[in-house]
Amino acid sequence: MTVLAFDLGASSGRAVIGQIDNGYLTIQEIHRFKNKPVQVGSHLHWDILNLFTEIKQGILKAHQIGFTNIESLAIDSWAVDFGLLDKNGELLANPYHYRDRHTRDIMDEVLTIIPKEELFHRTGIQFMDINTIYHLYAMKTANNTALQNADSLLMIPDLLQYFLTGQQKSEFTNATTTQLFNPEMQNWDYEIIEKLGLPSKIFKDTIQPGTMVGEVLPDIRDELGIQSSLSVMAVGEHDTASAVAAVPRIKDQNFAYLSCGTWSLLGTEVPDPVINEKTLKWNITNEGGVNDTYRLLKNIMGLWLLQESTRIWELEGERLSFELQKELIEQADPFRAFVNPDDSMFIKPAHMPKEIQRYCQETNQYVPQTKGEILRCILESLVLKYRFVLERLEELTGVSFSELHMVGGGIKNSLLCQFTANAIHRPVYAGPIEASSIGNILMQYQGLNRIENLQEARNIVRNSFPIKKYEKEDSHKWEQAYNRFKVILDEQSKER
Ligand code: LFR
Repeated sequence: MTVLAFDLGASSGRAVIGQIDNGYLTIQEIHRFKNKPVQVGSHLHWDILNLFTEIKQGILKAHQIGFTNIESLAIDSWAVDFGLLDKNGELLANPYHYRDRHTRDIMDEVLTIIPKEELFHRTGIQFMDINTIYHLYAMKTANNTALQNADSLLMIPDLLQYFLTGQQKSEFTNATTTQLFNPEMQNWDYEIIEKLGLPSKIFKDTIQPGTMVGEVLPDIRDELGIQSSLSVMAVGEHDTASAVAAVPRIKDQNFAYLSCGTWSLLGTEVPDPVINEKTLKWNITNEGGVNDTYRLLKNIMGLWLLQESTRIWELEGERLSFELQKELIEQADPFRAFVNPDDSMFIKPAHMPKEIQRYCQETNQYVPQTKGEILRCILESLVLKYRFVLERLEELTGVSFSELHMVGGGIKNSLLCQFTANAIHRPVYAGPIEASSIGNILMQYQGLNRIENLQEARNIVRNSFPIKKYEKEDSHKWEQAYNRFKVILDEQSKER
């Protein structure tokens, strides 16, 4: 049996064929395409129609290669972004990208209408100004005509799915990331929606991962010259939900994971949201997971800081290969300066390397000068932040995690994995890389009743993909570094 997964990531999207045979999953990437946001005037947009073209292209390629018997396809992507449709089902505008800065200062306004505690207790979601709620409120404040004319709101994978099938559905894992969904009521929180003066009619019924959404429309099949029917399924459409579903459980116990890409999502799986004073204080979130789970996790700004720095250097004329970056980091002296990777100044600065230098200057630290020093500062700060968050998760859950499972594209960076093991003082198990696509595929198999549950899915991952173990090194030095890092975080929270 064959299924097709589309995973739209921060710089590229991919179409991946998945086949399970005798408890062993093989994946094959058949199409890869750019996913580049487009700045128009003061706004940053999704290039949504181009992505839809690429999705059709992926379906076509699958057939051309000979996969003519695909049982289903599904799409996942990052959270919080959405498109708005009018009452005739037409897309009203190109969706905004979550790094669009129109939400700057909007959270404070929203919190004057709904107190922070109340919003957290109703949704369980961390406060980040990228959340859908702040985008919608910013649009309302700006008298955005798309919002004024909207009849429905669909998260990006739901939107692309609608283009394919004509069916408008809201998938649960992604819906929870809006900060407008109430996990206790298992529905959109219409009280919040109404208090903010947002149109309640735009929110569609939610469906669970593993639910069949519809068939690819005959017009699209004609366009592609495809005879056989093709079903579209909802999976964990939030890419992180899919990635967490693909964490191979090595031991049957509570586990901690780090989904590692542009963002670093560090968390653990829980049966119910953990909504209390500590989660609120530490800004830890409860996002919906697959199979009735919740993802108790924290967003850490992740490899974005590194990707943006290398992008800037490339614009300035120097392209650093992956190997060269590694060499430069290894040559730079360790532990010279740290940043809090989650400072809002790093969300979308014009020039990331200068922003990192500015942070170090403002916190009276050594200011990294060379590219190697800047990269080393980023990596060390990231992994020290991992430790900081992991300790809080342990305090919250009362569980002591003996290891950390890292999944996602970020684990190709072996220094990141090794530094993580060093910083957290425990072994890291890294793999698989293509976790989101794999989670997407495995959920389709569950929806098609070929896999029974998440446990079986995770056993398949463990059997099918190499997992690399990193042992901790240099414990003493990292311990000292961590103590210094905590002082910087402390001082910074007083100043900013
Ligand atoms: C990772 C991710 C995170 C989400 C961020 C923005 O790709 O989906 O989970 O917080 O992107 O949507």
